[in-house]
Amino acid sequence: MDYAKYDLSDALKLKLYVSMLKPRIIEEKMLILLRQGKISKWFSGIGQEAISVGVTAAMDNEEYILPMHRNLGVFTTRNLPLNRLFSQWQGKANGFTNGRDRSFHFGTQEYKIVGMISHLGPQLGVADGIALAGRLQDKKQVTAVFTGEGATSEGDFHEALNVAAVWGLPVLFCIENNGYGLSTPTSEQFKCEHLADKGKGYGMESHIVDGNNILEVYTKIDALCKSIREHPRPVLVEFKTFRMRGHEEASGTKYVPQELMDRWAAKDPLENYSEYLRDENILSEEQDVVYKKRIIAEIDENLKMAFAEDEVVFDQSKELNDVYKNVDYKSFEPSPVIKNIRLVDAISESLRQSMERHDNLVIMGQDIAEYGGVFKITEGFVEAFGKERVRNTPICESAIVSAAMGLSIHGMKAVMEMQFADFVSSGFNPIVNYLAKSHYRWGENADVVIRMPCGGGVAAGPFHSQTNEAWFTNTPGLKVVYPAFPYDAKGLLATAINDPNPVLFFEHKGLYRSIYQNVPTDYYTLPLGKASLLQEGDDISIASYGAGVHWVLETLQNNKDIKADVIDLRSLQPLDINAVYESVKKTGKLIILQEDSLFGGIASDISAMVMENCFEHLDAPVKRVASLETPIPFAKTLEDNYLSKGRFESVLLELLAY
Ligand SMILES: Cc1ncc(C[n+]2csc(CCOP(=O)(O)OP(=O)(O)O)c2C)c(N)n1
Repeated sequence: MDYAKYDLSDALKLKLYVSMLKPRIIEEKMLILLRQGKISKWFSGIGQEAISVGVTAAMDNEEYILPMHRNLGVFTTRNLPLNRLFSQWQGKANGFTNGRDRSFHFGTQEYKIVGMISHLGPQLGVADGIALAGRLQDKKQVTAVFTGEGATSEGDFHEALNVAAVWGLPVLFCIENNGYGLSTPTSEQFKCEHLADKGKGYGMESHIVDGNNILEVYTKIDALCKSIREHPRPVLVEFKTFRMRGHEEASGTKYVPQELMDRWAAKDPLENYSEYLRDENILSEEQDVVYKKRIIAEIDENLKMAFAEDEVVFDQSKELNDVYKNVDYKSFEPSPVIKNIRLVDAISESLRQSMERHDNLVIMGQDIAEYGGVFKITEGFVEAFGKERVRNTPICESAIVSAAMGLSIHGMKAVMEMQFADFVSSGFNPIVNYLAKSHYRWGENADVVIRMPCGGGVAAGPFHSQTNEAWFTNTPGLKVVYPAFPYDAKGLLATAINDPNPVLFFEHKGLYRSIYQNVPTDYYTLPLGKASLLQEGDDISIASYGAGVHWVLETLQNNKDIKADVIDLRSLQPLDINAVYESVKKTGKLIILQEDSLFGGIASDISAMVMENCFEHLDAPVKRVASLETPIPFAKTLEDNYLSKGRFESVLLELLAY
């Protein structure tokens, strides 16, 4: 291996050596503990240490790094206390996740490390968001993110690189090409010769680096970081290396030809480097022994601390409380000055006033800048707030959701407009796995609102009409808001933006331009999780949300003799179930109308909760009215018959007559 051409001081060369030695010795110890059954799983990075160590050493401690499962060297080079790392791997409270997540699935703001989620790809987009935040804050910083060559096949890789390129973000994309993704060789993973070649396709500079040569890694990355700080841009680096052990220890390496193993064993980054240092008289035998002894002593001492720590204790209220970041709700009272506006205007006004109030708020979405969004909600925003804060995005929902998370990690607030709620499926993974779980896992909130123009009755067919709130109410960690009126929409959106947790904000397209209301012109907030009682009556309780509320009111207009409590839920998570209980205790009958198909929807859960908690107050079975169990169709007659609206009245009358 060619070390001689790199002109670094002896002190730095030794520092890099010790930095590689540490993860190697820790791993060797972990492999023993694994065999003894003292830790549960191990993903080995043996043979790849030069990459983690070289990249981390070239970066400033204030710059974010997003490592993967083979990057122990990132954590050790950033000097995380070993006892906490060991506690993390043993699922103990002194780790970084309170025992809630395993291995390297954690982050720490203190060390500017943002760990992976198992799905691999999403963190590439998170790096985009972190880098964007840094640029908006005028920080001359690089964000480095790691991926294996296998994960480059994920759409997230393409999306994240594309966004970084289009937006000129200072991200260092580090691919560790180690030959195999689990058992799949590179020949079955991608067709190009080098992954670095892909840089060209994104209009991005790229480099190939010998990932087993610490001096090459450090020197190249150091130069790149310095250059990126001055001239912000994304750079793709492919590190050629090899995975010397199984994907994880239990899976072995039988499928790897011995010849390949031998060839790469001869290129071991640590052994070759120590030989070079000794040949050059930079490292003596005695000094090497001292280094090793010191590291072993540190490991032993810290392991003792981790083993001495008690197992994590289950405390139900703590578990539940940590799903969301605590919210300090601030009430802003509405002013008396009002204007009669549509739902669409109320949302636009709320968004605009939030942009004025929070100068760290960024809005992202397809066609939202000069064009004003397909529903014109952000019309005029570019003129008011500039293109940096009102960002057109490429068509890549997953990377943008992930970037929103990255913005939040780096101190910003983000609102993302899904062009249509239907398309959220393309950004589903980061929403339910990254944003939703982050606070529970490692205490990092996602200060993100995702606006969801949704709903049927607009003859738009199966892909532009869905109301998919139940995809999200089933996922702990998300908040779901679904207003039916302009007044509520304005105040609730302001609160959703103030809330540090991820909120899905549903906006029914059919209501956008059909529902008017007198709305205060100034900024105000309304609390989440409070239903509104629109009408009072003793005959029956009716609960609904979104367009369903208007269908209920229409039906009651045509049946003036019915005296009903009409409950507009307004937010589904948190859900004001007590408002429903109170009403049911008075009326003894409950009907729930939802626009979505029946099975697994909000109505089912409310029904179950009322059965469980108000059974003795009920005079009749709870009724759910929902749309057909089919996709939502296009043609008007089909759609009219699909939607629950047409069936509501008959079920209501039936229940009243029970
Ligand atoms: C979305 C997703 N699909 C599959 C997996 C299972 N899985 C975990 S790691 C891995 C291989 C990853 O290979 P690569 O990206 O090359 O990284 P390496 O493990 O080689 O470092 C696979 C298939 C996963 N975690 N997430």
